[in-house]
Amino acid sequence: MADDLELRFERTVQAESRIEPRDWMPDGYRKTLIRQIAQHAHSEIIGMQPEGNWISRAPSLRRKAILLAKVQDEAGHGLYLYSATETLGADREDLTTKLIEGRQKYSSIFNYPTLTFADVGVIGWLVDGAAICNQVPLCRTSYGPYARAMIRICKEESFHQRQGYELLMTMMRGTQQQRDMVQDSVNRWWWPALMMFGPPDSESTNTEQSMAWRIKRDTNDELRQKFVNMSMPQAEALGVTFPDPELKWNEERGQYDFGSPDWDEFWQVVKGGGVCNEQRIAHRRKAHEDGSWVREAAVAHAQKHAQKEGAA
Ligand code: BYC
Repeated sequence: MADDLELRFERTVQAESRIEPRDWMPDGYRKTLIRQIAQHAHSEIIGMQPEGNWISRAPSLRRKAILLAKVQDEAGHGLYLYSATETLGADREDLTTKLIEGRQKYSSIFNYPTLTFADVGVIGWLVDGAAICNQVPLCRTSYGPYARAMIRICKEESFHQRQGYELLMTMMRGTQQQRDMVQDSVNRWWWPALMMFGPPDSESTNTEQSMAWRIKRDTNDELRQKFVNMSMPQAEALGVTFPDPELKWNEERGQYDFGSPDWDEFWQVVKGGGVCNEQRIAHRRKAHEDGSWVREAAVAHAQKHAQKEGAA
């Protein structure tokens, strides 16, 4: 019986069909999905903070409206993803507790500070750009609810990337001071953006199994290379450079060669030692505590209705 279930699972995955919540799945598959989707959801929610930092200081009403809408989209992405974990039997309250107690990860990228308004544009261009590169293949991930959430998320991320690029184009047509701000921001975000794809394949503990289960469709290094190839022409069109002396076209490979990110810095940030880790978690914890009255009111409301229905 167990063999039959496992065989059916393997066949479904190999046939590029989707595993659905009601289907049998190996424990490791369920655990891996909850880990990855929860981290993804946490990243969307924590990711609201760096850009949220600029909403009250956006330079025009138009920029403020755009930024507000983008940050709201990230909240929506977090909610779809938490819902996807619930289809696997996870409890959202438990995931939030794990995040604010530092027991579950979120993307390293959100532990860097947003120092100028150019960072809003560069996050849209490079951070959302890296996210798209990583997430478009996840629309074909083997778990149905995750794949379907990704389709909508990717559509919204494309807008996010374009708004960032459009903001940077506007700044590059402005004063020398604005152009310098953009270049400075690109210099600070380039390497952290490359780190978003995760450690090199040789150090990636989860890739092999996640690829076999078709949760991941490409390895970390494959996606990083794709992102570099995609970003170079965009940087040239914009008139900025990336802070990597090893970055150059390799005719033979038909790809760009590029340098290695500082992996010590990456692990330090992942383990909680980045510039903003403490601040991000403290802010999230406070928001969760401040919202406790909403949760209590919702429970009280549900109980009142249940009692009324019971009485009727
Ligand atoms: N940061 O075996 P590996 C967004 C961890 S938000 C922190 O390669 P895996 C946006 C990894 O978890 C987009 N930790 O892992 C929002 C693992 O530790 P555990 C976020 C990282 O899972 C707002 C260990 O390192 N996107 O777009 O096979 C505004 C070994 O790594 C990172 C997603 O979450 C990292 N960068 O591959 C703007 C996409 N990298 O768990 C934009 C979905 C690795 O074993 N996630 N680690 O303790 C994925 O595609 C994969 O989980 C990753 C990592 C490619 C990120």
